[in-house]
Amino acid sequence: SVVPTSPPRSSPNILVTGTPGTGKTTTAEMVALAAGLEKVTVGELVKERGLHDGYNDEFDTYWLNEDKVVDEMEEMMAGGGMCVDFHTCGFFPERWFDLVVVLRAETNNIYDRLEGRGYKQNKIQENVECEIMQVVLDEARESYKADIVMELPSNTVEDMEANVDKIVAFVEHPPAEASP
Ligand code: DAT
Repeated sequence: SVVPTSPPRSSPNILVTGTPGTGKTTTAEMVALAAGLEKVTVGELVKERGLHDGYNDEFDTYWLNEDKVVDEMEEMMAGGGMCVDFHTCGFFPERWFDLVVVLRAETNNIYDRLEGRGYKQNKIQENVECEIMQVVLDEARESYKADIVMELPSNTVEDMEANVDKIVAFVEHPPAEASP
């Protein structure tokens, strides 16, 4: 029997993920502009729409309420054309995304970028370790098909420009749907 599927999206949904400081927000913004996608910064949604269970003082962040985030985003994702930026990726429905970009950076870059943002030492350390342990990449590989996960280095401005070009190329010429 044939499993019914939703109609294909007119435009792909892209997820840009990675440890804080890898360049997600900057990259997602450039991709959204260049490819005509709408940018969804999940961290801002969480804050603005209260999709959390209070504040975590130790790490200066909100306790994410994953169910609330998914409910809030479901409708906007359905139409396609979204460029989503978040530092964790395993709780989103797999069907939402056509491409999952995992940005990677050397730990000294993560350190400098997060220190520049005024993060506390324990939060910087936690994120540096997260990058060393490739937590987000493993999560992406466990949660999405291997052929839609794209790991990209984000150490230099040249890296960033090349990454934006690659992602925009995907949006403009998505690979043909694999036959069943
Ligand atoms: P994220 O959203 O992953 O936390 P960001 O886009 O806010 O990261 O970037 C953090 C800072 O680092 C910001 O000042 C821009 C800079 N940056 C990010 N990626 C970079 C890159 N590939 N080359 C140079 N600077 C970069």
